[in-house]
Amino acid sequence: MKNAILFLVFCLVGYSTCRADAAAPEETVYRATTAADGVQHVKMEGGGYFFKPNRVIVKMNVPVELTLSVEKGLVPHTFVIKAPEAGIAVDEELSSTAKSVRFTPSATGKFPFYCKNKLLFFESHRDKGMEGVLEVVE
Ligand SMILES: [Cu+2]
Repeated sequence: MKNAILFLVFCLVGYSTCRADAAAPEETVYRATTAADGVQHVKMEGGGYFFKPNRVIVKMNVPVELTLSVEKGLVPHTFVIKAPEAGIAVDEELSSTAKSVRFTPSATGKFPFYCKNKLLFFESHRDKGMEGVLEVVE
């Protein structure tokens, strides 16, 4: 009991300390390969609150087809990646029905993707772990 109260006080004093205890989503890596059709096909699933895989490695100057879907649920999710320097601009609403987006990365680098949704004063989905990195390599 004493520990519980202590924990509660701890939480009230330092909210960030408690947040640090929340398990970070583990890294799931997918390295794309170029299929016979000359496209790098990447399947990605999202949900509360993650993207899987959350680290995607693709080759530069080879078209990428991202097939996106989210688990069935009431909470709406999106997929956003803004990397104009690499010719990538995606901002899509997601559903449990898979949706494909295509782009051809024109520069190498690490570009973050995330869900832009947020409910009122709560943390954004991105802050809750709904984010990842698209890594473009040569
Ligand atoms: Cu979301």
